[in-house]
Amino acid sequence: MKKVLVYLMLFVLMAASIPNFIFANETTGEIYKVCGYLTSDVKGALNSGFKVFIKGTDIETYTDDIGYFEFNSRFQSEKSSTLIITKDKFLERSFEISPVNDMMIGSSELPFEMWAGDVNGDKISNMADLVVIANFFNTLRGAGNYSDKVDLNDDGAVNMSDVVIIAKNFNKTSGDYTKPELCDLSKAGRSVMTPYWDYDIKAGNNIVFCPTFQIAWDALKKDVGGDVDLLGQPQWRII
Ligand SMILES: [Ca+2]
Ligand SMILES: [Ca+2]
Repeated sequence: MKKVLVYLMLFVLMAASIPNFIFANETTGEIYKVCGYLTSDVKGALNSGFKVFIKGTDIETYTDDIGYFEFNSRFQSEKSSTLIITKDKFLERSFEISPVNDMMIGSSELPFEMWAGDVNGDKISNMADLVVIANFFNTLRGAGNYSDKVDLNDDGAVNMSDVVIIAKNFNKTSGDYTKPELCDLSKAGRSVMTPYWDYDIKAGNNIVFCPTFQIAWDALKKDVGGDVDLLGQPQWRII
């Protein structure tokens, strides 16, 4: 009887793992680029090293020094995928995406924020995190039992400035994040930047009015001594 129970448990475990296996090896759907910009909410903290991945798949990447990430993945239009962003010391962030074109999350001008303060990784910033920091309090990088994992502002010291960061985000949870701005890059490609108020808006296009743009553009042409050719396929058309 014992043996039968063991076999039954093994069967249940195998059955539970099958859905993940199928999803991770999806061969249907379209391949789209997903990229974006994020920033830490702590001044001085590194924007690099955030892991960005799609739940239930082996698709993952990491942010670079400016908080940029990019990957290509296969998506099916009829179902959404959970994008998860995580890094030691930060509250994990996740939201659903359903790309039907290449997409960008946040932007270089308006990156979405990641909140520091969850040093024990339980998706809430609270007293338990302060208790962890207390064990490393007043330590310096390269000495004692200093740990990068509790140095919230990455300044090489675990001290009151790190406690203040937890206080700022006290009792925040991963569920408190709102969904960041998602941009369909195929639509961004139809955006037009103009220095004029009276530019004629056409259906299906976006207009970005920038009064100082013409001044900067003229200065650039003067510097290079002629017209400026943009290489590749820029997302913006310039009037
Ligand atoms: Ca925590
Ligand atoms: Ca610190």
